[in-house]
Amino acid sequence: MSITVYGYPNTRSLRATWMCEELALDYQYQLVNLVLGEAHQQPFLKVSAGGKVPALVTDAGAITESLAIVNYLGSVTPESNIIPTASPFRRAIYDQWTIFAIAELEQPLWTMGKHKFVLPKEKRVPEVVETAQWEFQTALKLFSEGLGDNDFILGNDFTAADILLGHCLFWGLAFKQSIEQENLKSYLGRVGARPALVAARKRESRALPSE
Ligand SMILES: N[C@@H](CCC(=O)N[C@@H](CS)C(=O)NCC(=O)O)C(=O)O
Repeated sequence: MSITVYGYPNTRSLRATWMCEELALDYQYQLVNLVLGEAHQQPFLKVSAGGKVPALVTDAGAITESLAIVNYLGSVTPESNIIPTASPFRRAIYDQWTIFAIAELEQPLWTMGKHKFVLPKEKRVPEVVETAQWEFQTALKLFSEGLGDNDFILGNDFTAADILLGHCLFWGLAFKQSIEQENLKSYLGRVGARPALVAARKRESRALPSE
């Protein structure tokens, strides 16, 4: 199967490249230069109508939305067990945490980003930033309770839910949000040391044009 990930460093495309690296897939990486506005130009708009990365193109067609991409890659490699398939209950708990990552952890971070620098100035409401910071801390508490003493969110084994959750924690740190829970700190160390994550970051940054 031919696989191309469209992305840009330090964005949600890391979720897609990280997943490819965890699965040791042979994939192409196509930089969409967000700084040069390529996301909102052809030919990329044919792949991602909303002009957003990541996008994935395989022989089956194009997919957008990072969670859909991660889940698709896990579904076509069932032997990897990176997404639970055998037990419907375990799969539901996997879905619970990936949806939590997007709806509860990412949402306040995205709100902070939008109202600090993403939205046009006249659309920004600076007052919501503090509420979003509080929401992020509330979500961290729930995440910490859910993780408990486990190495990873579903137990001893790393799953794609850790890609989504880990990515949100790195994003939180990049936005200078404090993460005080000891178990989340050690989780960050464990997830951050994954060779697949290191390789994915390298793959994305290598694609940047040299100055
Ligand atoms: N919900 C989407 C969000 C994708 C998204 O907003 N990507 C940003 C980068 S993290 C983007 O491409 N922004 C470019 C733009 O909107 O111009 C996902 O998870 O894939």
